[in-house]
Amino acid sequence: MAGYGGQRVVVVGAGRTGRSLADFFLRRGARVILSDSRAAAQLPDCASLVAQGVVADFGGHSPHLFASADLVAVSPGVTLTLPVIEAVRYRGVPVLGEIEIAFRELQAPLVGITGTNGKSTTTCLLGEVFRAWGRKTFVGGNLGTPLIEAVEEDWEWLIAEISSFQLEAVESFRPRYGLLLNLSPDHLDRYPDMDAYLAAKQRLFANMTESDVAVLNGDDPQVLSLAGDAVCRKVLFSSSRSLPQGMSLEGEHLVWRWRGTERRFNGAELRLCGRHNRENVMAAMIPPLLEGCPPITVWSAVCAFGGLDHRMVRVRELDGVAWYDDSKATNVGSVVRSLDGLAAPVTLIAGGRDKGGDYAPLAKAAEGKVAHLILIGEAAERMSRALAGRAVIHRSLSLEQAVRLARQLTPAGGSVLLSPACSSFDMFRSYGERGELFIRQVQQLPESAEEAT
Ligand code: UMA
Ligand code: ADP
Repeated sequence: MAGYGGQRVVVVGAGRTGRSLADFFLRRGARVILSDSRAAAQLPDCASLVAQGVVADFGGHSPHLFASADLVAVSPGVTLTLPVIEAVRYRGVPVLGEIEIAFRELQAPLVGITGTNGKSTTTCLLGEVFRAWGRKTFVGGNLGTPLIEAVEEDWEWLIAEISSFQLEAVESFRPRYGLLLNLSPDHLDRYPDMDAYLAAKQRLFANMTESDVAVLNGDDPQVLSLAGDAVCRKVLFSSSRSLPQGMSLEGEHLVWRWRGTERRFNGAELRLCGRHNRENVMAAMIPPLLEGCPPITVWSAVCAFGGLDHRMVRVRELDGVAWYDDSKATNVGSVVRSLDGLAAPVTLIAGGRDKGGDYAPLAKAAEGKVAHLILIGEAAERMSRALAGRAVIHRSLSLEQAVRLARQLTPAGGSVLLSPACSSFDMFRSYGERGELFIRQVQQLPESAEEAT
């Protein structure tokens, strides 16, 4: 446990993480400066911290406050290339991310889940299993509850979703189990290129030793190559081939082979749908099985899990058309997987804030599957160019308009899928707000096509 008494700590970013960090340092006796580019009027949630003595540096990051810092603690949404941060690093002042600060305080073994897609689902699955096993388990991280909030209680297990942003500023962070689910282009609005994104993900393994285990997607060459140099043990899962050791999807069955034993689990019993979710389930089963959790407990818990909101949720069946909310699909890779699970014809509602990725894989996946593509938001122009000729392309000024148009365009037997491949921040506060609006609009659609026109 680190001592912070009397230290000057600058916490950068006053969102969910920054506020929890400020609270943590305050209770440890540090002199806390909370710095945010947004003006005080936009940060009402910080009032109680300021009342407790936190110095507010709002409306920009003041170089003189950073200049006297003993430690700078960064929120994940803050890039380390920010000039005030580069300046303090240059002077040798420690700049640490929230998960590093939290890790130094925590005693319980940690399962860290990263990858481009499936992190939240897998994190929750793991949480369900460890809790079903009767272990006092913290579940959080990028999922929503910052890891730093785990420090005030004693836990038996820590299950943390870990983003590439969070991994950028770690030094000693060391999960007992590090899960790398898959890799495809994402966050290219933050990283100069794919290599930089991969390098951040790779830091998951940096401090893992022979007594730790990397759980890896055996079908993803980039995952395997990224973990190639890691010294920890490696256990694979695969949805495309039988593994002599590890977890494989064989027909409908999930098959666990370990040290000469074999156990088969009937995938038809799972509530989660789709091959990508089979992959998430396989990854989530490995740590508890290796820890000695009874297989029946593991399996019952994963089977009971019905999935998270805004991930391929069937909202409604209306006049023979199935409507799906997949608002959390904020990159191309996740939309490709979602389309994979649907039959033609699909009306796809996509777009939002462009994250700088390549839409070519989406164009390929849309071919012959997506009949109509309805584009919203800032990315519409780029997406429309990338997908020209693959589907009939429409533009809508709002999500409401897109839903009404989808209703008119989609024949019985087809489906409408909101799966944006983009972040929501151009039109909404979050993917959750975007998904909720979609659900409301779909639920309000009148019963028959005649009424709608
Ligand atoms: N800010 C600055 N200066 C900057 C940039 C941002 O002051 O240069 C300020 C903003 O004005 C804002 C604050 O920083 O007030 C926001 O901080 P943040 O972006 O780190 O957001 P938090 O509210 O702390 O939420 C973060 C994660 N957000 C990001 O990584 C962008 C949340 O993940 C996470 O749930 C939460 O910590 C708890 O761990 C969200 C996310 O979108 C869901 N994550 C990405 C993803 O999943 O793809 C990685
Ligand atoms: P994350 O936390 O990594 O964003 P989620 O579990 O929230 O992952 O799922 C986000 C989106 O990615 C959903 O739209 C879902 O359909 C898709 N998805 C989930 N798991 C996978 C996976 N293993 N591979 C590819 N796509 C996935």
